[in-house]
Amino acid sequence: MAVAFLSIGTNIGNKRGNLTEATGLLAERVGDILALSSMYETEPWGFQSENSFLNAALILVTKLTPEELLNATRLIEIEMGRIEKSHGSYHDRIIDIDILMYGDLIMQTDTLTIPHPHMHKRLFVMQPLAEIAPEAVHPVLHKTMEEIVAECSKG
Ligand code: PH2
Ligand code: MG
Ligand code: MG
Repeated sequence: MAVAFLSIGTNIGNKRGNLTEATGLLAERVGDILALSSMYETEPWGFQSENSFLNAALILVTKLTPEELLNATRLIEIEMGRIEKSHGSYHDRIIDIDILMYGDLIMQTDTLTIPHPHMHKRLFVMQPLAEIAPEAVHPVLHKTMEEIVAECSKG
């Protein structure tokens, strides 16, 4: 069993409904949810869009390996109607589920980098995560989520 930290986000359709649906499917297929953050309305980061995001973070216990977890999250994205994965530039999306950390595992393959390589720079990821896991330590940066969110809030 491992503890997985995930980020979820949406900026089209019924956003609150999309996050709730994704959370329900993750609980069914991935494992028990230990914590779920509030939903945060955030401005699109890294691309232009009129549609603001709703972002949240969650912690689950799972029997799935990182690759199995990635496949499960991809399938949920597709089933919920996500059309294309971001390649190069970002797009509006019904749902995006990103693996942030998997226990204190550090890994890099062609398909998966854990911890998520950009998580510490993004307030829309760190704010919900720090709400539910302030004391969790980033295995590469050796800083707590609370420390990281304070740094990315500064700019
Ligand atoms: N996801 C992105 C790119 N930009 N901006 C916000 N506010 N929230 C997101 O979830 C988000 C983003 C790529 O996955
Ligand atoms: Mg993402
Ligand atoms: Mg993604």
